[in-house]
Amino acid sequence: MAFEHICVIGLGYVGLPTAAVLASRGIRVTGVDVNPKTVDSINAGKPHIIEPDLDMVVHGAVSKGSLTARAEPVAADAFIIAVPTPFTQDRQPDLSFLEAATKSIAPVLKQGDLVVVESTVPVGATRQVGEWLAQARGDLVFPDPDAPDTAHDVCIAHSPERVLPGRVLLELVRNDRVIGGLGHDCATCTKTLYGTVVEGNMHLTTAATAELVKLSENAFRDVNIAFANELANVAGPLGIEVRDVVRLANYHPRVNILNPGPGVGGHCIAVDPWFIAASAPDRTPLIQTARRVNDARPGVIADQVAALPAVQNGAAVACLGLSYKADIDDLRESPSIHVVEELRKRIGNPLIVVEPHVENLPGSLSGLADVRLMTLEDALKSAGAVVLLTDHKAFSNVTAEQRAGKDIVDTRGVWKL
Ligand code: SAJ
Repeated sequence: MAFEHICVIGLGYVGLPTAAVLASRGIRVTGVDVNPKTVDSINAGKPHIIEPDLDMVVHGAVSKGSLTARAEPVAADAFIIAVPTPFTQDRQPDLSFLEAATKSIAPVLKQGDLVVVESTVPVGATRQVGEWLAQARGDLVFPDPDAPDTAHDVCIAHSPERVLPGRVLLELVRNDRVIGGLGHDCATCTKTLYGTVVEGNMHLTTAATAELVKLSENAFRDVNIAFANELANVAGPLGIEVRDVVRLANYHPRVNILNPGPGVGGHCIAVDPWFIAASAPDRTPLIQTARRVNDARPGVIADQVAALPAVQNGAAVACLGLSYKADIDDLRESPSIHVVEELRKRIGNPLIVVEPHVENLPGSLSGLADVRLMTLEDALKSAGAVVLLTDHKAFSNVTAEQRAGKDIVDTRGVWKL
């Protein structure tokens, strides 16, 4: 099967790089996004997100004419859905974006098309996509996961992204992929599509298995980070440097403890474990506890900062970094933001935020008299205490002289204290 025209729905951290890389291979790609600013910026050849080399690839694909962006899907040979799947306040999966994206492609679907769900979804969501499409298009036959060998007009599969923000373009090409089809031929067809860009192995399975595989990967990481964070909670009050414990324990050939930090952020690891828990609330105590351990870390860090002598004497506190991890602009679910919020609950000192990747403070911190966004240089001049929250490269260059005389909490182990 040849894919001459692909429509990518959702041009965010996953959809845009995927669209741009497919287009860079000469395939005609139409990117679709509900945000007109995103559409305009991509059509001008400028990505709206920060990711190494993405600007070059997007610019190249747009100038060649192989990538265009628009607000509505058009007829194509394949549709890749890469929209957010957040959770609700009671930690249930929110499939409203997936539903809207699915329904938006229904009118343009035709016999022989492929629909791929790349978004991370709870188990059963790819089947649900098939049901939404079947309701909208009674004239087409969709695959039946309970009878995967029966004939259908349109293929549907789940091919979850596995790319690490900050390394997206590399990992998009190099990582293995797990592809799960609703019908037997759906995974094979999807493998052909991704074969145009993916150099890693592609492992074929059912859609439900692929859904749980993806969630398991992120839950695995969350549980392991929670272990490291719990060790930090134990070591600190005992006067032991937790990073020494982790480093020395990891000399054991079968031990590999991850790094403690201010908590776990991002739209994936902090969210996806709840999708497993939502499917089996009574059978996931470990996964749920890990989430709670990681979610409690910003409060633990805020307690440490509040106890610093300089802070108790009223000094301004410089909070370095708001994004959820180094050298990216992604603030979603960021524990660094929660540390600043928790600090405000504990102390009345002026808080100075340094985040080189944003121009304005995010909603929960903006418009507050006691929280200001400053350059690193100005913050270091004004603050008596410094808490390093995100390990941006710019912060690792802060010298011992610049830190001298200040009380420090380094949540990432960047500085030799
Ligand atoms: N973190 C720690 N300690 C560590 C490692 C990470 O505290 O030892 C924190 C980070 O600072 C960050 C959070 O965890 O706040 C998550 O960061 P991350 O770099 O581990 O992962 P993400 O969320 O950027 O990307 C993950 C990846 N999943 C896995 O590594 C299993 C990526 O491959 C997925 O594609 C992505 O989620 C996703 O989109 O699902």
